[in-house]
Amino acid sequence: MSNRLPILYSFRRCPYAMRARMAIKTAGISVEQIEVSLKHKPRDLLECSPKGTVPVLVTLDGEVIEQSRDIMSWALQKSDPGNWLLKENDLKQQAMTQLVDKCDFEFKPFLDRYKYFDRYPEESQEEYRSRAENFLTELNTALSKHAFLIDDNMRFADAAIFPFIRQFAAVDMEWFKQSSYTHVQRWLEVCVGTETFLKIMEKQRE
Ligand SMILES: N[C@@H](CCC(=O)N[C@@H](CS)C(=O)NCC(=O)O)C(=O)O
Repeated sequence: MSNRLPILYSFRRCPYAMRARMAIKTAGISVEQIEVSLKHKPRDLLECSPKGTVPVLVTLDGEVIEQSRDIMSWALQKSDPGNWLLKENDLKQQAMTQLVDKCDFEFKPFLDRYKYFDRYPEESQEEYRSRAENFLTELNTALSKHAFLIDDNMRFADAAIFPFIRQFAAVDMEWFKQSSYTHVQRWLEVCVGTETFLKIMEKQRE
């Protein structure tokens, strides 16, 4: 019998990798995690995924999954004990997809500009933050209605989004804490305090 495991190429501070690892952990799937340096990407990684971003998962069948959301879905299709995929609810699934799309394609570019404002001198850091805040406002409204983004339980959307809000908060924690996004603050604290998140972060220090 083979002892091989799927391989996950990861990078410890990467929010995309965190969301993938959250789903893999919650599904109870064991993987061989290879921590990569983004400056010196291993040849194995570039051979199977020339685009050179992480996370990348190589399954036991040799399938290469190159997008963090697809890795989450792959893991949760195998086992979804907390019903993160909301399989029986098409409407909520659509809401999740829309929210994660907004995170990845609208919020994330402004998060990068807010965090690395010196690389984007066209606008001020405050301007980038205020554009990113559109997404926080939307999350705050959703979180004023239920404990998590879609309902009262952690779902795919929460796990996919909170690592980015964590990164946003960390740019200027003082500002974030005094901001009016009180529901987002509470939700973020809950997400980073989950056993799943604590476990994946703990593992990184091994
Ligand atoms: N759309 C990809 C984005 C992944 C991504 O951009 N990862 C960053 C690290 S957080 C990366 O690998 N960047 C490549 C580099 O910096 O060379 C996904 O969802 O997995």
